[in-house]
Amino acid sequence: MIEEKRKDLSVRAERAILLGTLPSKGSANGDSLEELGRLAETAGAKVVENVLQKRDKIDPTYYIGRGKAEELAALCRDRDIDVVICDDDLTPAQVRNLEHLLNAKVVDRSELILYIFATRASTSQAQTQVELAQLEYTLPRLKRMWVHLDRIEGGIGTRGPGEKQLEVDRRLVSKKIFELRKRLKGIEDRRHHQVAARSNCLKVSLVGYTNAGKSTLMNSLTQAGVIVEDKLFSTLDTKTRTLHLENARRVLLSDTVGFIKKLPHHLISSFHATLEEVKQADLLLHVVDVSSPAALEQIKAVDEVLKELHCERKPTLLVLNKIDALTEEATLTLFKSMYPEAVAISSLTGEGLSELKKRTQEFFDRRCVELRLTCGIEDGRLTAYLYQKGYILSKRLHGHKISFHLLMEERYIPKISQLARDVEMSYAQDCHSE
Ligand SMILES: Nc1nc2c(ncn2[C@@H]2O[C@H](COP(=O)(O)OP(=O)(O)OP(=O)(O)O)[C@@H](O)[C@H]2O)c(=O)[nH]1
Ligand SMILES: [Mg+2]
Repeated sequence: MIEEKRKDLSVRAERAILLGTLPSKGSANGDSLEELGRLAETAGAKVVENVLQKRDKIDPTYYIGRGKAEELAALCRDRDIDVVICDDDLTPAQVRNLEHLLNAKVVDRSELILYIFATRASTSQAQTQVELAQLEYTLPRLKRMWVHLDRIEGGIGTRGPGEKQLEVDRRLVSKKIFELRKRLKGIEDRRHHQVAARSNCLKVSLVGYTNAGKSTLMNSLTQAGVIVEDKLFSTLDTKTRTLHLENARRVLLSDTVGFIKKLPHHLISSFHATLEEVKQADLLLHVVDVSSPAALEQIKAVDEVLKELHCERKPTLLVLNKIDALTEEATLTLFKSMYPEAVAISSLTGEGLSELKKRTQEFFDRRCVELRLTCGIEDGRLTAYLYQKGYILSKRLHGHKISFHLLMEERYIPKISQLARDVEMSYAQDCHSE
């Protein structure tokens, strides 16, 4: 029954009007609904018109002013509109009032993003995550969905379902949410341990706005064969591949779901399992599409999501992607002056990729010391510590001894001698000069 109602939120093949507001002061930005348009098209809707109203305060009843809402109602009638898609999130009351006035379905930004995620989720983990986010979003809006059902059954004006039915339905949804949360907790715990178990490798995660070119970069660096599309949210799960650097160094590179401004909070909290690689990464590569006019705004949006994931303090290297698509050289100069540490690349042509690898390697070389260490095979506590805190490049057994070649942050080194008595240790540089 729940599934049946949720289908009603589909916007596939429907004629849509995009609706948004602008601050009354400041220049009118013709592009302000462009992203919403791309989202709507990704979801399969056919955008017929954009409607923008200048106002500083959102109207609590209709989101836009009453007069404008009435104009919009006439437009919906004239242009045979099925759905009005709003660039901001709406309260359940605003949706109800607008739908009543417009006689068209009203979908807000979060709902649209959730719908896209739901249609694109292919792994069972992603499906569970999206289903949970959708139900959490839906629960306070259940009453409204009954109105939808009424309409489908030709029921406008007929008596709506009783409060009792609504109560039953709420209980069903709450129960389902509880079950999904439990299932997801299990998935999250497993993911956490799986990722943590890979601690003998340095972990690098690609993050960035959707469509910034993360998957293209992943493919160029590792031949991973990740799907690349000029669509929003092409990637919804996480792929990890080994990236080989110089001197036997290798890192695990992960590509994951893209971010977007005003990403629904329920989605972020549901996607913790998918974002586990980001949370446990040693280094983040923040990929930006510098050819987009909204690049600066997108950097800010990504930083916001990273904050929500408690990753804002992670070492991050900004990667200025798509430099081949820049029409003006001044844009790159501006970005370089704003972010002097950033690396400029084109994932498509390969320009700048060797510099990016070099900078990644330098990051680890700065942070870690290269060690050679030999201990007894019975020194379990020390071996466990090396795996936990270090990055093992190679190991060799000889008799009752075990030798490691590893990288380790300097701060973890003093404890080594406390964990085992008979340890031989030297810095790798010393070994080379032997
Ligand atoms: N011109 C140009 N296009 C690029 C470059 N890198 C990626 N693209 C294009 O940008 C679009 C999006 O690329 P993806 O790699 O799928 O982007 P993504 O960041 O993984 O996107 P999501 O998975 O949706 O978050 C595709 O059409 C790519 O061909 C680049 O360096 N230059
Ligand atoms: Mg991708």
